Amino acid sequence: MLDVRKIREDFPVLSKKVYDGRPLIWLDSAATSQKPRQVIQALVDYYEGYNANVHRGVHALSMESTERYDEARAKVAAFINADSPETVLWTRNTTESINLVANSWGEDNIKAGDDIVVTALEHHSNLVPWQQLARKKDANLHILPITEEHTLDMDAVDNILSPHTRLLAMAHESNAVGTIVPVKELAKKARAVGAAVLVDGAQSVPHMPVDVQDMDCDFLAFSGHKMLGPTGIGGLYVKREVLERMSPFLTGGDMVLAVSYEDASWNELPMRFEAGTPNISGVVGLGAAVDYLQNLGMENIREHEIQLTKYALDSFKQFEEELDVYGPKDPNKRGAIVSFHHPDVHPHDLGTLLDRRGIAIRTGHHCSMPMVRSLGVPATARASMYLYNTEEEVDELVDALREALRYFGNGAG
Ligand code: 7TS
Repeated sequence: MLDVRKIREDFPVLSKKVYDGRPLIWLDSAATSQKPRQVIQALVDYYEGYNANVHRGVHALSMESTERYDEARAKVAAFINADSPETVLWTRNTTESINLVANSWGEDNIKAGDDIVVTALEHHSNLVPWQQLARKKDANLHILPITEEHTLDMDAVDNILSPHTRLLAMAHESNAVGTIVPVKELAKKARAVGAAVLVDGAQSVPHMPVDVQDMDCDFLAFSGHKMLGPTGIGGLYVKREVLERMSPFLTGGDMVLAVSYEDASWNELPMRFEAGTPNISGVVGLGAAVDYLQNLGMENIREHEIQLTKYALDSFKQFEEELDVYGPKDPNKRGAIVSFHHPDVHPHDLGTLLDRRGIAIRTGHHCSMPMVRSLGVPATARASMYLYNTEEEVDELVDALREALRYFGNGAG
């Protein structure tokens, strides 16, 4: 089990007081996580101690920054069980990772009449790039439907996947309702029809053990800022044999081997996909975040979140008459995301009242507009938890919700 009290001491912002001295209750980790002192210090150490561009200089600082930069790639590769560091590319975030795949692999491998399949749960980042590519290539985009419990309708999968399917791109965990998708089982089905597999790990990599070899995916996209790391750094794992055949996405400095006025040849992996000066401090910070997560153990983090989700879902039962709570009932089948809606109270109004009590939740369509619309509502309120959240914070949320609903119930809304 996690020692959450001790963990909280590592996160300076968690002792912040908001409004009239109320402690901050951060229930918006699906949007971005808070950062531990160890990550913040890694950024300070970089800028104070060895700030220099990587893969360039023969001087001491450049060698030091290059060493730390490469070390972080090895840590992240081991974290997701990639077979070698070269198969992990740095990007800005999940969105850029998926766009890289669409613009490089997609450009070369999708042709007219091909099928691209995504799920009905997708964040816009794993939907819009495929809409664009399908339009450009005259390919077809198919959507795997979901059940009433917002899990994937596995019966429909076999009807939708076909020998025409070139790619199955799916979120590992829905950011809107928390559903965990059985990616390993789906990857197997996709492989059986000869399709490539992309997993959007934005909400899974920070919260549970993720093993690219076990899932047998071709691509895994993730964001550093949701896993205790800095903003502006993300990753893309690509299976080696796929990566070796991919064309560069961005071109320019650092990704080339030799350049003449007429032509250029490409650098080795992974540099071939990393044009320009990278986010060096971000990479070093993400390395520190991965150390922090590994020290706690991803199994322990997942276990903590299952317990917390169970506690939250049980607590929310008192609102059975008033609130719709989305996603699977079984905490083992979902992440620590509780999305809900009151038929007569706009989520933004709920969010604003909770904010006055120091509770940060997200309200809206969570960049998953088609998914949220399919619930029959324009927006939901969403509490998303992480390794630093406690049952006492869930109690505070429930208490504040009770108060807010009383307020609106009295006609004040
Ligand atoms: N995919 C999923 C499943 C996500 O939850 C998000 C971000 C992204 C992709 C995009 O990540 P980015 O780092 O490139 O922005 N989700 C959210 C959210 O739920 N609230 O704010 C961002």
